[in-house]
Amino acid sequence: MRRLGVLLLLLLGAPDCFSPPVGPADDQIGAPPKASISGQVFFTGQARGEVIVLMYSADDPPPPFGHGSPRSLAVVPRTRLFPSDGEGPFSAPFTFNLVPAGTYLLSALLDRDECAVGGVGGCRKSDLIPWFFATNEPNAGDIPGGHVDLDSGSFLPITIASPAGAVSATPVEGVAVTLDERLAYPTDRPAFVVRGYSDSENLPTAKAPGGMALGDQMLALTLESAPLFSGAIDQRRSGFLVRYADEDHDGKPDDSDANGLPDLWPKIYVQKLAPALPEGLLSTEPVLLAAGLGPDAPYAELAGPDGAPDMEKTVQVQSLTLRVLPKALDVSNPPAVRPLEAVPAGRYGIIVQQYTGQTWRVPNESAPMLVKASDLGLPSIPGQGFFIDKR
Ligand SMILES: [Ca+2]
Ligand SMILES: [Ca+2]
Ligand SMILES: [Ca+2]
Repeated sequence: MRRLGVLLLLLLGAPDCFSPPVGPADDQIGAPPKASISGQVFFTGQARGEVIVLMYSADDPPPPFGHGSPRSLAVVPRTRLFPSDGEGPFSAPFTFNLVPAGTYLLSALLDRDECAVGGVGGCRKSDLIPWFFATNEPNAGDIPGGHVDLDSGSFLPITIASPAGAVSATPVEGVAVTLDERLAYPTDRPAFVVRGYSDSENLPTAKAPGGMALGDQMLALTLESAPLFSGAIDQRRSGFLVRYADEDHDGKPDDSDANGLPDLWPKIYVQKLAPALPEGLLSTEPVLLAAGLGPDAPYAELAGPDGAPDMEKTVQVQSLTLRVLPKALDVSNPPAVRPLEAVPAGRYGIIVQQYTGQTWRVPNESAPMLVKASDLGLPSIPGQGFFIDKR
């Protein structure tokens, strides 16, 4: 499933998410030549929903290959892609206009509309809203895709060429974007709350709500899977999918943090937040705290019949214990992560990334404090404003 990549992850170095992804701008004098990328979306299967095609710079690819955010998106409405019942095959056109000369990757998502195929009793419609962390990723049943090599699953780059001296660039036509129903996401995003934390009453008036204090000792936090279903946020089928991590593909569990414990999915990051309140709760800085799962993670359940690690096994659990150490890392240059002498004072949020690429983070836009302050239109959900506070 990961081979097709996953979408819209706004992880390390994510931009301020109050700002929508930057789309192609109007022509300007002196701007690079521009042209269109166009093609067809192809799908065969029973699912229905609108398809979102996302354009990334090849220099800044989406997860799992990088941490890029989309440069632009195109939406193919459900009624256009699916004019009839049955399994298809179906196809419909898409176009990105005014794309600057350069090399791009296209990923795609069928944002499933269960109600369109006779779903009853709380069926979920297409629900992805690209502008918010809390709504900008696929959930259960959504289907990934892209302009990919169908054998390897790798993205195929698309280049808008601009011959030397030319004032215009050459359009690229006939790009095939395919979606594969067999790769549908098995669960919702790993939405969670931290046990024992409440930010429902302590809303900011003159002062901000407090976080959970980090002192000189390790902090052990219980992350509890929290099915969320309120307003535009629908993560009713959440849960943590736990399995061994094998990023170097050697068939054995990794130990990238050299702590003697095999690394597991989900990956959990505790990242510094920008200082300003409340909008800084959504912006991150390149500082992480040393954090991870401990020996009480479900290792026993991930063993095969012979007791050895079963690399193919995935178990779903409802809670995980996250250990946060009073040690900070400068991650501004990812190839050379550098320990800091002291933990910088400020607020830190938690990002959980599942092996499917789906993430959840607190704080997010449903934090009561943000909802009250900024009227983003998302529901206020107690616990979603959690942060760790280092004084
Ligand atoms: Ca969806
Ligand atoms: Ca490995
Ligand atoms: Ca480890």
